[in-house]
Amino acid sequence: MLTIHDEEVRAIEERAQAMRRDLIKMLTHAGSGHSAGPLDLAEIFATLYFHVMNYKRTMPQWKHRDRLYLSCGHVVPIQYVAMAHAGFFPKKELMTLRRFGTRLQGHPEYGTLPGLENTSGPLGNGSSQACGAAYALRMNTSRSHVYCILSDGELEEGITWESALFAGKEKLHNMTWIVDRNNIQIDGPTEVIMPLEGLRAKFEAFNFHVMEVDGHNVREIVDAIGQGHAVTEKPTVIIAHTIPGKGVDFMEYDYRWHGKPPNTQEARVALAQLRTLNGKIDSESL
Ligand SMILES: Cc1ncc(C[n+]2csc(CCOP(=O)(O)OP(=O)(O)O)c2C)c(N)n1
Ligand SMILES: [Mg+2]
Repeated sequence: MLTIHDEEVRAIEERAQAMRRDLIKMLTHAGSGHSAGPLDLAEIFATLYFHVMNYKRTMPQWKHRDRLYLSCGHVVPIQYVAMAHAGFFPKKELMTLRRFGTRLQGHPEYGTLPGLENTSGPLGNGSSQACGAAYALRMNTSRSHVYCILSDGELEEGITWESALFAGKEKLHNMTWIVDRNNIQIDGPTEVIMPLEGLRAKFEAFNFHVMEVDGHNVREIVDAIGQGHAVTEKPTVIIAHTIPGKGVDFMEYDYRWHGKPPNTQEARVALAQLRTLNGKIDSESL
């Protein structure tokens, strides 16, 4: 059973906000990259890395670790930030995002950075990779859990539903998908480009155990993941309702921030808004 105390919730909220600040700095420094999705996934990544997942940062290949598969590879900057905060590599390396030859490319590449489980970028593929891992781990009677982060836009990829067919058929109860339901994709709102609703009923029809949470509410995320662990006959999907660009008012709900970084002036405004929870402004320079 997964539980969490109020102080731990507070610490993860603070962590998520600090992660957003680092994200803004690295995107601005890189001069390219995605803002909206990574900002809205801060609580989810902070909760996974700082409360839920079992791993050893000094032994990234530890056999009994939980696995995190990132399917929507373009949001990887927030995963890099979470990993740096968790001690997988020095925080100063975050500023090498998207530089030629570095370990922090714009989309994750397996084998370059210890702790990354998969290569992604072509949308949809991570869900099938996660299914393969969950299937293999179960064959080995492993107790490790597989998490997969998907975006809502990538649910338009056929491969996602092929993976879902397989997961439902094989009753992969050792796997939890978390869908970033932020309602935007690259060039507009999902419900205009390619409607996904009723999403819950679709996943239920594929034999998933479905839950919906506020993706910025740490306690709801933890409770849903814990409930998913207790399900024995189905894979779990958590539809996490999020606000794209969360925390920066001129980015929130605006799909045009899908794949654009802030410039220096915009970053200053963003950092002033992304205060610590007790109201302090981050004085670190860009
Ligand atoms: C197979 C494939 N088709 C197209 C793209 C280009 N692409 C990258 S992100 C994206 C938008 C997908 O929507 P979503 O992931 O929900 O965007 P976000 O919420 O992060 O803004 C697209 C079309 C891709 N990476 N892979
Ligand atoms: Mg989206």
